Amino acid sequence: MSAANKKATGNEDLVVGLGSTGLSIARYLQRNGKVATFFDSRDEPPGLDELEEISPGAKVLLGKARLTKNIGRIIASPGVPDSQAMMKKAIKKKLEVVSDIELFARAAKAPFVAITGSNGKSTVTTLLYQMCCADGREVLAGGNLGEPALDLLSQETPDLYVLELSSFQLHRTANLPASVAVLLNVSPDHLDWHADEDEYRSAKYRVYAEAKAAVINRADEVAAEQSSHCERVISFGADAPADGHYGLRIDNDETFLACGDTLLLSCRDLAMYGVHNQLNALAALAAGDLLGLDMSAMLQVLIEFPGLPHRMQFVARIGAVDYINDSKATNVAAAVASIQSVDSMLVLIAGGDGKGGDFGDLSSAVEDKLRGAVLIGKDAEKIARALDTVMPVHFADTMGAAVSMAAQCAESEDTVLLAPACASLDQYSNYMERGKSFCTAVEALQR
Ligand code: UMA
Ligand code: ADP
Repeated sequence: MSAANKKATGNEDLVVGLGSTGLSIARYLQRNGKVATFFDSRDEPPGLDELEEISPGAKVLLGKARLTKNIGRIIASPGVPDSQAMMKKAIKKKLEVVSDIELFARAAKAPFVAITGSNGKSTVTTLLYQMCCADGREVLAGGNLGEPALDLLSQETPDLYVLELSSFQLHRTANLPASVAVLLNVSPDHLDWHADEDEYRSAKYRVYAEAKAAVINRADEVAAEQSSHCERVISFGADAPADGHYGLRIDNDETFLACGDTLLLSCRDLAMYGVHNQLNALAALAAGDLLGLDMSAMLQVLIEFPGLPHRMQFVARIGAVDYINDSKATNVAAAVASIQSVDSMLVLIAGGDGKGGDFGDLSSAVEDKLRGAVLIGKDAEKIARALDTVMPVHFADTMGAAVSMAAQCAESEDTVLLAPACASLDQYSNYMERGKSFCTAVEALQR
């Protein structure tokens, strides 16, 4: 039945956003025989045809539509902020606003792990997923990682779900009884979406609120407080760990992943690059420990997993210069971590949409390390103001031009690193497209 024909009752759902989350909500509601209205602030959202297939005749509101009286609850896509006009109207009317993750948590019939953090979420979610598989568990992974959480519920119920959660999703999730909650790190991000930094941080720490067990970063005192109610808490960090906790130990000048006094794996044998990935590996081991996974199976994953595409991905070595694609470094802390994980001098390609962030930390991290920077995108000038006192700065309109300039600037044994410290959406549809355009531009140098 078309929602348009339904009598106004004030108890219907309005699904806000017709992207991948909105469509997954449509499928979920359809499976459960529920009628909803759908809204997108664009006049012609690309999800319309797919929605018609999922929920034929469903009522759709577009553009500057009014909030109709039949609506009792909002199910909001993560990309849509509370400041969006329709969301403002709903909040003013005190309607319940939930995320797809709230619906997932209410409906899931198997335990789930919730993984969040400003950086490293996708890497740790993928590592833990692979560790569970290596241990022989039936496991499904999704959430912010790619496959929307509600779509996981249409598959056969596994032993465990592993979910990557964003601050946007957590902000609208009131009840999240995770078997294990993981918060990797918190640094400023998404300040164009959240009301302020406090709201962003609160969303991140909310991951622990109803969790049974927690993985915490030892450097984060707030995480220890927020998880103190959990039955079990395991910490990870770059320092030497106490018994039962995870960290780094140095033995004969060699750094090892360790649990308490036990050396588990030399960092040389870790397939991923950089200290930030050693921390990601430790967090995944801590979560796997809480789940009772076999240690040798987990270590084998760490030996083999090379990292996800667009994260410190080696692209080519041309004329004694390495080219590395870290397009997923979409905030300042991520870019700093990737810059610090390269030993040689660097030419940095950065820029894009800075999401209201501050680039001040970038200059202190890169001093003495950068040969120069080539800046692209909307916030290029803003980054230049932070960097041009510490190094030569150039501007480029396209990725092709940026890579050519970086190649000219680089000296023998340098690295050209794409670590934008910004979202890609001002110039690309996503960070993957940006990473691919970097790889294509590097390939063109070889011709
Ligand atoms: N929309 C509006 N009004 C707005 C903004 C958006 O109507 O003001 C509409 C858009 O027109 C569009 C829809 O909302 O039709 C898009 O929704 P969305 O932006 O929530 O995107 P989805 O396609 O649903 O993808 C989301 C996540 N995107 C964001 O959080 C921005 C995806 O994470 C996630 O993979 C997917 O759900 C499945 O869970 C991406 C992401 O960039 C990877 N995440 C951020 C990050 O990792 O930094 C948090
Ligand atoms: P997320 O899903 O949180 O964006 P990813 O695993 O996709 O995280 O990694 C994104 C980028 O963040 C990487 O390319 C790297 O630059 C940086 N990064 C990854 N792990 C960490 C970490 N533990 N600490 C700081 N930066 C990190």
